[in-house]
Amino acid sequence: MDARSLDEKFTLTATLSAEINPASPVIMGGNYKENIGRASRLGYRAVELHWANPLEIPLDEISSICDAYDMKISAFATGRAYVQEGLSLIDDDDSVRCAALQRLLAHVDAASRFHAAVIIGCIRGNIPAGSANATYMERFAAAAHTIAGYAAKRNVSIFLEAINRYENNYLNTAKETADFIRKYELPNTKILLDTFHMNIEEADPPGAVIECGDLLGYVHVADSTRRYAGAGHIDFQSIASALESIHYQGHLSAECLPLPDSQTALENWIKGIKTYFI
Ligand code: LER
Ligand code: MN
Repeated sequence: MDARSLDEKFTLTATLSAEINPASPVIMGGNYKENIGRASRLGYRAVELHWANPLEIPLDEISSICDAYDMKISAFATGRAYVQEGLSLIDDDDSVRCAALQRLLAHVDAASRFHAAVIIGCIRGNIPAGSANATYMERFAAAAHTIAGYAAKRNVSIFLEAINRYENNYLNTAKETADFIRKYELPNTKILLDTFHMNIEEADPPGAVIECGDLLGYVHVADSTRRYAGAGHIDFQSIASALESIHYQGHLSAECLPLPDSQTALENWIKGIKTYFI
């Protein structure tokens, strides 16, 4: 398969935040014109935004640069609201929980301007040690219902991400995430699979993709080292075949560390995708 048909099949996407941080899996930071232009020339067709607060994103600037390069905004990632500000959708403190919910709704409002999606990952928070899981799962389900319903009215899709146990202590696998969406009948909600988390949690990564089937909505691609595809030991060919078998044709997003530097990571991530996703 050539680069053109790869392009027809997937939307190759580059993650973007306000500044680059070698410890954070976002491939581009700041210098929006330079970064978005570079990503476009390399073959990326969309950007995924990583900000704690959507009101702090220079959206007019980013969207006009995207328009100039024929790039789309694919999704608003929301985990930084938890990591940087401690906002959790299941917090025992009502005011924290409420602030997390309001933050997610603000992300939906921002996404609706661009027909983009909103990702629910780390912001679902962690269940306190020794607590009954069911109480917190119910709490999260109620919040997820509210967010997904609000988003549906604004044509914004929600992607619920399966995240490894060291960052979130529930919904770690594709099956757990699929079962959760089905059990609580979450409207307008699909699964986000991240190959880095899958490498930690899934006994059978291609099987996990197939388990999602048409519930799979979005894919983050990083290697076992959380660097670009090819900088670790993940068997991407088997994951690519599984994606093909479920007819997945959505985003493949470079949510990986900007190492050894952003430019090299952008170039090598695309090379890895062209090598493995054929
Ligand atoms: C979010 O997409 C994610 O994968 C988290 O691990 C970010 O820390
Ligand atoms: Mn991810």
